[in-house]
Amino acid sequence: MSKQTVTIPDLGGASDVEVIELCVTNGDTVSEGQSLIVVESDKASMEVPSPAAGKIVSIEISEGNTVSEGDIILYLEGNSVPAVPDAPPASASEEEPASEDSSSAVSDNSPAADAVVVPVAQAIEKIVVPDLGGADQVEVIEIMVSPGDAVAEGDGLIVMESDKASMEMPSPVAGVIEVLHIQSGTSLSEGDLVAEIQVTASAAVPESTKAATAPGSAAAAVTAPVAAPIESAAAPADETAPPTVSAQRPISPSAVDAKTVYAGPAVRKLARELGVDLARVKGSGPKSRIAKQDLHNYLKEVVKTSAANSGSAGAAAIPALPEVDFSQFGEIDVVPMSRLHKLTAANMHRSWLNVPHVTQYDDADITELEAFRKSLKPQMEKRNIKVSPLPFLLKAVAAALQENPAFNVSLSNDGESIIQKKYIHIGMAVDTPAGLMVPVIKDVDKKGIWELSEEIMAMAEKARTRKLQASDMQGGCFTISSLGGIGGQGFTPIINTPEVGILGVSKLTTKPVYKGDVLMPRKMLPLSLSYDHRAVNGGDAGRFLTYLVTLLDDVRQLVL
Ligand code: CAO
Repeated sequence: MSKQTVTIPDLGGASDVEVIELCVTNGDTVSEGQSLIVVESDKASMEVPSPAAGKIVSIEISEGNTVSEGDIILYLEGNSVPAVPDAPPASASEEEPASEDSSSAVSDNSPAADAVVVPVAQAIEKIVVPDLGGADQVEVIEIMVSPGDAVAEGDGLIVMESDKASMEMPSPVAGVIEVLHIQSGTSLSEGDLVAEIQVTASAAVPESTKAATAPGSAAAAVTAPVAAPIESAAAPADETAPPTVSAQRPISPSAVDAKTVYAGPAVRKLARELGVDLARVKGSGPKSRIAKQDLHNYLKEVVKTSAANSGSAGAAAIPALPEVDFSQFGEIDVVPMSRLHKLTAANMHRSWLNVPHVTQYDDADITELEAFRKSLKPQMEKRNIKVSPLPFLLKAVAAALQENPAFNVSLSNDGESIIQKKYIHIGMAVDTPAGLMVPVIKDVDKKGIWELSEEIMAMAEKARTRKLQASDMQGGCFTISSLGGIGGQGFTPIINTPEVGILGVSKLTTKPVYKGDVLMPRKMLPLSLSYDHRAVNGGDAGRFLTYLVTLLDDVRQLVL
């Protein structure tokens, strides 16, 4: 078991960068390559991965600290210290003659280091991917230029992203983009051709980052100064001191555009995987930097909002209504809604949002029906049964359902089938002090006017005294909502799903109507038929309502 010191690796020339996130805590067991901290300069966010697997013994830095290469990050207790390879040569340097000054080996890799001015005026430069510090097949996530664009030396050309780093690849020369050889989504490795730039002036190209020009090629190939070198382990000055290793994963000096959102590569990758637009996420870190926790919080909020919407609004995601403080306008009382009221509200909302409603209107001439009904008055008194227009409506609707079976259906939830009902149970909306209730009168087609009238009275009474059983309110095929006793000339009833039709009945009025050539006063009953246009088409609805009106015009037909 050895104790290792993990230090800040070469930051590609950057120093005094801020630690903006500690990804681990004391006692954590980490694997090789796992992110330890995130540092950020004014140009880049960089994750520093662990150079070895082990247990974190002590973290020596805090968020907000400023660090440079060689600073101690933490002590790690592991089974073995991995062998640290020598820094691989930069892409270009393999082809270059050995430097006379061996001490320049490290500094050569620094973007700005040892730049030499090379005469490249009016030449076409082939810009290739530089050493990515060992990373391979890194995805291009953003192309920042187009052919014809003028770029200055150092201007960003593309942004690449591995699972550990977002890297902006700057142009090594000033000039005009002639050709772009890549597309968003292309995977690039060191040496891949990115663009051809017509250089308009002398460009300072770091000697060590120049790529070899293919023999016979007129164009020079240059690597953009982007990837940081891999730093060798520093030999411990004191043999008794724990060995010091630097992070061996390359980190890139230039990351995401500072003008866009602040987020580390891991967060960006996670956001891409989850399909989250980071611009919508509120960062809690310095400079509003987005941490993984911010992403999780954002997703929690999205899930909560959509669950709230689906609870009250079916599957549709509709914008929430703004909260209004009504007390600012005058005195108010806040009265809790009854359970029944809330249930009704949810059912209405669900139906309105899920079902494409169409409402069709007509007036039935019930002059004869009313005359007949009034003629029943002595019997009503004798039987102690009140007969309103409603039982006739129930009978007429039952007959219309039989005649137009398209209305006596429900749709299967998967939208694949229609359930055709062979029974006729009709719901009746009842206005009660506690709220709206819809008891169901079963087998309406098999019952007479007296029986139906008795049942209407009994059900209405049960509803108003809260004595309805669940079974009294189940199994409806269609609903009648009669507001005739209350008033109004017409309304749009909301379908009582999973039924597909509802009849609204408004207040009977005496109107002048032509019967043939003769104008006469008639008792006209306004009817409004709402139907689910997924199940019923306009033709069916027209036939249904016309048939209903015909039956009510002459109730003798009901007994045929
Ligand atoms: N036009 C004119 N008068 C009508 C009428 C109409 N369309 N329908 C009924 N009436 C008359 C009745 O004949 C009765 O008159 P009398 O007292 O002179 O006999 C009076 O209005 C009251 O009738 P009612 O309401 O007691 O009886 P009903 O059979 O017509 O209705 C019931 C029963 C339970 C459906 C009804 O009381 C009720 O609650 N209706 C409200 C339904 C409702 O709220 N719908 C809206 C749902 S969406 O929010």
